[in-house]
Amino acid sequence: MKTIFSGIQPSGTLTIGNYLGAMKHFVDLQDDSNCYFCIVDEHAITVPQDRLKLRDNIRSLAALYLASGINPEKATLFIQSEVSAHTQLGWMMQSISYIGELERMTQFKDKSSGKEGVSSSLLTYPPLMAADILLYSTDIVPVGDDQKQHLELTRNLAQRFNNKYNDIFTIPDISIPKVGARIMSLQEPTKKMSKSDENQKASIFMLDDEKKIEKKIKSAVTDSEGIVKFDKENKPGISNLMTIHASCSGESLEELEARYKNKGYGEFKQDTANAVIQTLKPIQERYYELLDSQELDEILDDGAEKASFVANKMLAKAKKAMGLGRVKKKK
Ligand code: ATP
Ligand code: LTN
Repeated sequence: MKTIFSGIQPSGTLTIGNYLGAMKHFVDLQDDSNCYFCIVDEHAITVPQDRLKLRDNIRSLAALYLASGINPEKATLFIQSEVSAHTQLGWMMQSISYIGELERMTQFKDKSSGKEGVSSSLLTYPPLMAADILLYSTDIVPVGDDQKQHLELTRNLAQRFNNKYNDIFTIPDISIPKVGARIMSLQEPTKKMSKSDENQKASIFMLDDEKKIEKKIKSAVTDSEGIVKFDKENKPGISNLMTIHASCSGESLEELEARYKNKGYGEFKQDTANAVIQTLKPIQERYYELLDSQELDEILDDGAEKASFVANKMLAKAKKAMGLGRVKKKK
């Protein structure tokens, strides 16, 4: 059985991009793989966070994972900071990373450019991500395509470690969904939809109510051609709505093109909104049941315990390989 690991940052309410690009696929994977899903709170603090909001976001993300269909009987769901092996191996992975390769990461460049007081952990974020993945002998990492570069670095670091010290890490493969890998902003469809976008109209959040969803989709930027056709280059807005529609309803892009031939954007947008609402409604209902429940705490306690057991074993191997700590003298 393959081992799968993925993480989402508790840096705000999840968007439909996070759902269609990541979470929805996690749910499909848990039946026939050994899955670990992590709330990566230590990644979230690489940019400033309000402590109370961060706490709320962590719990909210845990409830959303479960409400979306992650089954704790099949998958291990846990909070990164509750398994201390992550930062410990993260430090060791930093020690084999080069500053130059970290500075070349697009996410670092995007998040640091023009900013003052950029934290050093924003630069050393990828070695921590590598540690997350390598602790569990992960075979496959399902993520949206924005994480490709970080995954390539993880593979390089694992190989470097294996060559230099001891062959202990599994080299992970990336898995990117065919449809929904990159949901774009509704207001600037050439930019990815992001939970930390300042423009609220740019993103559909998983907890948005029906009215908001309708309003945001109706005011989504499109073009003046009036033809529902998938053409990312020339019609990024319509193509993005088509991807959202197709991912939510399960229809193909061709089916949508055929159905809306000779129909305007109005009807297409209304149906897209309905498809999104139908997808999110049951998730939202389950979310509100779970949020303040003890059940949620029990699942997370159990997850942290299971994850720690596996992670600590790999951490011990990595420490031994690098020569950290000591060997006790026999009496
Ligand atoms: P932030 O905006 O705070 O940097 P984010 O919205 O990009 O965060 P992450 O927590 O970094 O979200 O990502 C969680 C998962 O969702 C990752 O697998 C990522 O690839 C995926 N993802 C994020 N945004 C999108 C998107 N617009 N389309 C498809 N997948 C996405
Ligand atoms: N960097 C990722 C979140 C993340 C992750 C991971 C994803 C942290 N650790 C391990 C997959 C595997 C992001 O920003 N989306």
